[in-house]
Amino acid sequence: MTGRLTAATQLPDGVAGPGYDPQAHGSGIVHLGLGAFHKAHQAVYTDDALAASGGDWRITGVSLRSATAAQELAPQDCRYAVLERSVDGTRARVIGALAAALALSRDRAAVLAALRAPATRIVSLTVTEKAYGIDRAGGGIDRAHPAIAADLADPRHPQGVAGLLVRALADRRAAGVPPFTVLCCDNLPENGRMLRALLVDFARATLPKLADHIACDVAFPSTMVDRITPARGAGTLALAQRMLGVHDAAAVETEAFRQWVVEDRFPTGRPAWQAGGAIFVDDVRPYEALKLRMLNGAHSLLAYAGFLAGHALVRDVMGDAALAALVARHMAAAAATLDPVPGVDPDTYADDLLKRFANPHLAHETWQIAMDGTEKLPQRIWAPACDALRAGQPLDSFAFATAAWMRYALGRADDGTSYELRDPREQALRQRLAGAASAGDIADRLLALPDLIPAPLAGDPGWRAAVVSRLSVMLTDGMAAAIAGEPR
Ligand code: CS2
Repeated sequence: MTGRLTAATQLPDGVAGPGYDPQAHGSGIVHLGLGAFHKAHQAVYTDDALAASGGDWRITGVSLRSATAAQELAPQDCRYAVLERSVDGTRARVIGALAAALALSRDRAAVLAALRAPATRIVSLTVTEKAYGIDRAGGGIDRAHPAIAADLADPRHPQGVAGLLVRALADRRAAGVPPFTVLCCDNLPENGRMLRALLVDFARATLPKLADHIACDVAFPSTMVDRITPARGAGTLALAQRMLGVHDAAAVETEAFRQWVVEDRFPTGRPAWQAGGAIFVDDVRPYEALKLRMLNGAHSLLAYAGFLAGHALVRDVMGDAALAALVARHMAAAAATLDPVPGVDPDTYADDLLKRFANPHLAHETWQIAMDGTEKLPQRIWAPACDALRAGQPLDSFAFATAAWMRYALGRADDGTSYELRDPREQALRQRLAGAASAGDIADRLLALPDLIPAPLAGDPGWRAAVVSRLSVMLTDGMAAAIAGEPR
């Protein structure tokens, strides 16, 4: 057994370490959601920014639920490898941007202290769509969401995003410390505006005097984030060991590509993320719609159809010519719903996405992407479908993706094997579907789920027919037959 990766490890030739002295830089960011995506994305940009321009911008990473990430990172001085995998090979680099790794369940006082610290000028988040507790219809808090309900009941001991941030902003205000900038990095439309509405509404319900302060004085830039980062697989740590010569319990595997488009509103400053290639714009919406509809929408379609057609990995889906053609068709349908995006040719963007999805070195599970469909499909599938309906454009691909999700929601594959849905509305889905047998019945029950599929779409007879006809083939002849039967 060799040693463990730490700040003192002599990295082998070809493995880049931090291009700066991490100890010489203080922490200026608290990041909530210390998962693989953050470690492969914002932390890498911050590493590049520190190397290029310095500053006290290291990151205090916080896991809101499990303590695993903190346990993996602590014995390694928070160093870890990012393994960038492409057809050209694998590149390893060790990141020094993380200054501390905390778990809310274990380090509550330290987390609150970091959020209150005047040195903390940005709080960024990758907690997944379902963790916020947003009422998508009304735009404020969803009082039935477990973390929102818990924090409303006991705002002094917050567990969730809204409770923690509002409490921290209140403490800072009381101490005369300027508010931090809140930077949502989850795949949600207008993610900054959405998080602002969430915090303002939570403050109204708990600390009404703070609501105006949050609305007027706190910046919530929106961002589009992109880097395909599968959950760590069986081979990740072995690959890291081979490349580093030491054990790294916190390594992440990702693709070589990365993109970050950010609205440049940081009243208390920000790292020079442009050093890592981040693009700063006034309005992120066109980029965000492009990515959510073309990349994430196609991802969701291929996850449900691919999983049910027997493909465990995205790269296997892309090796199935009939399904790959539907993925390309979906990108074209999604692109037709978009306003022009400065500097982006949608055809080239789609070609690049198809190549990224086909990356033979990334083991990205369809089952991972299929998770949390009720949180993902509104912005990925149903918002563009609504636009297509309004514009008189074809609905085929959106209807196919919706039928595939409905088929998936039944929780059993064509051969009868059952699987976990992993969706926050899993119980509601199961209850609704109990006893439903025909495609029409299943579709009607799911189209009528409250606050999910927008009314103009759910109530459109043409849309319903397009969904039901596909679901019917999926149920009677199986997913492969449904894929084969789609018009190209
Ligand atoms: C994926 C995303 O799991 C999913 O839902 O669609 O995580 C996707 O890989 C990233 O957004 C790529 O940037």
